[in-house]
Amino acid sequence: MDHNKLALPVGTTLDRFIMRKQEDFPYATGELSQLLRDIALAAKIVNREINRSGLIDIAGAYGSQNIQGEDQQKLDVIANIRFIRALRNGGEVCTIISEEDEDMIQTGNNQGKYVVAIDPLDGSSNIDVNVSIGTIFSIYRRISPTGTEGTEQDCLQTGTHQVAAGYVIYGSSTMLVYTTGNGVNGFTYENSLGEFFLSHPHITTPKTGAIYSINEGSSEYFSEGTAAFVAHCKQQGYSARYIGSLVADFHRNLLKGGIYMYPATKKAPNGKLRLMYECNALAFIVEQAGGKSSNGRSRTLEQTPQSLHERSPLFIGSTELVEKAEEFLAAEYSDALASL
Ligand code: P6P
Repeated sequence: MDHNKLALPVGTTLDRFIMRKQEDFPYATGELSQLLRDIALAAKIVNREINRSGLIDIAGAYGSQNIQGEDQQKLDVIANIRFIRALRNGGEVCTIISEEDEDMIQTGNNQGKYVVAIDPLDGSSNIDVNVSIGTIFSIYRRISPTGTEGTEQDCLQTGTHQVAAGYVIYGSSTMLVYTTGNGVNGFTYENSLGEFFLSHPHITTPKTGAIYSINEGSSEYFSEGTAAFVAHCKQQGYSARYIGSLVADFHRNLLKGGIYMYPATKKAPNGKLRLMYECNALAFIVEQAGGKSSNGRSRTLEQTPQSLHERSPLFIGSTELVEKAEEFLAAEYSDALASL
């Protein structure tokens, strides 16, 4: 009997993976490693609270609205507190922008070299009906000198300046998926051990796919180009899959191939999703996995942010599908220009 088979290895923990990869980080002084650990700690705590939300009084609406004018769920507020507290206590982050706070959040860590943009709990309206939800984050190196508070300029950097980005999906299992610009890796949370283990090394997304994700309830507000591309997807026999939770829709399409779209519409001329803490993070990840992300006309990561909470249309997923969508939208723009 091979005794080694008696105790199969449990695999690589997130901590060990980060330490082994530290030489890949542009600034291998351990600070970014620590920052990623701080995020993972907050994710473990939020995961625990989500799992209990049906049992203790933390489900449902909080009774206030965030800057987006959206009703905050109790878990929105709790998750925001947990991530801000973890980043403040970790000491590596000087400033945070969060979907749940109108202004920049100064952590007091003025020596911190990093800025974090975060959607602490995206899709939270799905909590009460047990649909997967997620956390989305981007990490930037500050531009302003250390020793001072972070500035708006530190926060309004283009997506190409991200040093890391990731998401947590709280679903049938809880996963942390992130990149530091050297590929994408996924870690699955083992509740009984309280650890994330490497479960999806070197994630790459298929060059094409047969899934399209868009809210067709808004189709009367679609532009001609968007409507034409959706019709194309149907003609191709693609499957419509739309959970109404960005992280869940994105994660499925990342692994299986497909395209997620939240386009500019007559009702939402800049779409609904936020550039700084939703679009940019997922765009960094999808490009690192071999996919593409666009606002319909240009690369998401090259958009120059003008404000902390600005919205951007998003077409993201398999390269061939995003490029096909851009073709349909380009035809629309050329028709519009021709009609001027
Ligand atoms: P709609 C959730 O509020 C969210 O930000 C994303 O998670 C999701 O994909 C989208 O909005 C759903 O928006 O307008 O289709 O309900």
